[in-house]
Amino acid sequence: PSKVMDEIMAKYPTKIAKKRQKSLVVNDPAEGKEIQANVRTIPGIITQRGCTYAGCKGVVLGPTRDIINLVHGPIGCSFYAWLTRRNQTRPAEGEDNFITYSFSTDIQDSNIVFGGEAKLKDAVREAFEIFKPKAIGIFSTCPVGLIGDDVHSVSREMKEELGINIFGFSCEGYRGVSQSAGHHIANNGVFKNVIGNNNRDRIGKFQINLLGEYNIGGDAFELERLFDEAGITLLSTFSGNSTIESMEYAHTADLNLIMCHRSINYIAEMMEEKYGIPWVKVSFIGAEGSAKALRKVAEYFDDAELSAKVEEIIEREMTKVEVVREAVKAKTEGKLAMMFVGGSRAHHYQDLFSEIGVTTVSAGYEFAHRDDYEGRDVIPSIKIDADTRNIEDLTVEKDLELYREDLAVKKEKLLKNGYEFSNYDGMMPEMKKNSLVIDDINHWETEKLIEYYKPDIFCAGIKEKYVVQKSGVPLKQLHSYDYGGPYAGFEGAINFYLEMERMLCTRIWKMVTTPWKTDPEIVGSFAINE
Ligand code: CFM
Ligand code: HCA
Repeated sequence: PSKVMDEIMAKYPTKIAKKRQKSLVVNDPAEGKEIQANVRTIPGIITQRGCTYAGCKGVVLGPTRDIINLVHGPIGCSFYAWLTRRNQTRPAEGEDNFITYSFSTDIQDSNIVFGGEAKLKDAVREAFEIFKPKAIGIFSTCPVGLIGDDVHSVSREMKEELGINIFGFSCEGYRGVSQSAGHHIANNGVFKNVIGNNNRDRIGKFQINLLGEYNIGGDAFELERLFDEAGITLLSTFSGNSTIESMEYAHTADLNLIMCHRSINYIAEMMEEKYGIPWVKVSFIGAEGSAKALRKVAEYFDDAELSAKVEEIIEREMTKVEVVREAVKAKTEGKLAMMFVGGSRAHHYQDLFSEIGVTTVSAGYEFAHRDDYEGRDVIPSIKIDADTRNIEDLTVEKDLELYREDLAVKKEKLLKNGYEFSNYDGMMPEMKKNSLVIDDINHWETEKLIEYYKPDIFCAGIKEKYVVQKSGVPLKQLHSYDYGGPYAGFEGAINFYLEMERMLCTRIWKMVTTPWKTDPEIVGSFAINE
């Protein structure tokens, strides 16, 4: 891979090459290499990334069905984020579901000149009048930050006037270098304004929250099925298939599981500091990972009946998984995959691929931080630059009344037995030596790497999909799952194996001759109808 790296760099101006080089790493797990991540994209380069508003409004808050997410901004920011992420939800009869709506203040030039706060207040009142929601979240887009509308003071005023929970987010698109800043802003807002608002009594013997699972393609439904059967009470999922109420009592859980470390580790850390709830990193992507995660929960609660039930579920599900896995693996073994997605799936999906004998030759995140690549051990050595400093880090104190001393004692005991808490090893230690790891890959690099590796499948998002397919390689969207899913848990693994069998065993994309291959100039003529 060093050869292709040199070819890629040769095209860049020297200064750019010098910067970009630090984001491309030939992996060596034994050596533990450093990668540059969470820095600004170089202007002019076609990045895969999205913006801070996307990470806050779309990713973290978007999947909760009964908060009205009101976007303060021009209509495009709402329109292009409307129902594209495939975060599903299942409201009970008569329950609110606002996910199908798109709420926006639709600001105009005159609001930019004279200010948009009055329009925002009217929009909040109108939304309240029509829908009578339990809560309203207000999200700032770029122009709102530039003209200085204060969404927080409007939120306070409207909360007072309407008597429901209303909170604002300064998540202007430009506020950070990517979606990642928006995750942090959303975590802070949810922690300050929602978690802890409802101290309800226990409803189960084993109460957990699932953090960083957004129910894309129904993933959370599959996990709910497993927890339900095991007798584990899933109090709150942040935020797939969730309600605001479930988040309000999330602090009464005994354990937090983190699926997507990048987008939600902040809430996990703050909940531990304030309420004493420990967290563990899990991945339900892949059958092996799912079994491991369930066992991890059972081990935590240390209850014979729970452990037996979990083992029973794993055995039954794995029997079904194995039949499909073996059949698919016979056809897919030895194929090569590349994946460039978000801030956790580029890692998680490598497990699913390896279960059917597919090797990941190159992978990377769009916006993850060094800890997601190299492991949380490197956190103290991460340089805090101005862009990161721009995002507020909340100072959280122990809640003297609600802090769970019992859980702290439990944690101590388990730690002594080698149980691992609060850790994530990252993607690079688990990837093969000499695989190529790239942060914030761009189109030029994508094209060169496809030429070099000739992968059997490329996993990314909608912006990459058609370019990659036209180069003869099938592309699986690991964001929206195209039209598929769920891919989490055991049923999810089966779905994914079958989807990969279908995609890896077709030659259709290789037969595509794109016009520019034979005739790079598009020539046309006008036909005028008489
Ligand atoms: Fe976490 Fe996500 Fe991801 Fe993410 Fe995303 Fe997503 Fe993703 Mo798209 S929260 S980091 S900001 S797992 S929306 S559900 S698919 S880029 S890899
Ligand atoms: C986002 C959302 C996104 C985009 C996916 C894509 C998603 O980043 O704002 O580029 O195809 O998963 O919907 O990541």
